[in-house]
Amino acid sequence: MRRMVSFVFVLLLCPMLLQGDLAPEMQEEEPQAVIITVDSTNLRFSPSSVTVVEGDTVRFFWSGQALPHNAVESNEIFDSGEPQRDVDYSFTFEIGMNGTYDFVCEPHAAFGMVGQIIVEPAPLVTEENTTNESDINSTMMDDESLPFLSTALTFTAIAASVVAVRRRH
Ligand SMILES: [Cu+2]
Repeated sequence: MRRMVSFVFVLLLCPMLLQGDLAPEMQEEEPQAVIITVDSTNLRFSPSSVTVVEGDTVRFFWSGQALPHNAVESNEIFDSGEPQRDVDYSFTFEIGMNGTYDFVCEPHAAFGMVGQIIVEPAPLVTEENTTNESDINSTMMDDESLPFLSTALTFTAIAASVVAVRRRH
């Protein structure tokens, strides 16, 4: 009888675990690095317009250009410095910096070498939630063991129900 009880327990537990396994993982958006370079016309940023999220980094990167370029924001929020043929300049939009940022390549602004970065607010995630989520993930079971555990439990459950049915007869 005690066996039966444990079989039932496994049967009840199994779908719960499977469900947890199948549920889409609520993953936080990782900070992204978006690269803006110079296109083959030598007078355009590529892409010239990007949308990022607070916390993301925009990297102005070009090398071996025919002309020297820079990227300067209208309100001096960021500035890659003197125009250069080789530039590798990164700027991170911190939390609270959502908004629209227009920038130009100073020597070629008149030729239309301008760009725009739209920074969207970061999704609302409190520090507490983040900590709790990672704590649960690390203490409960790691992602690799979960599929195996579910499979093992499924087989156990099937075996258990077969035995249970046989016993009843
Ligand atoms: Cu330029």
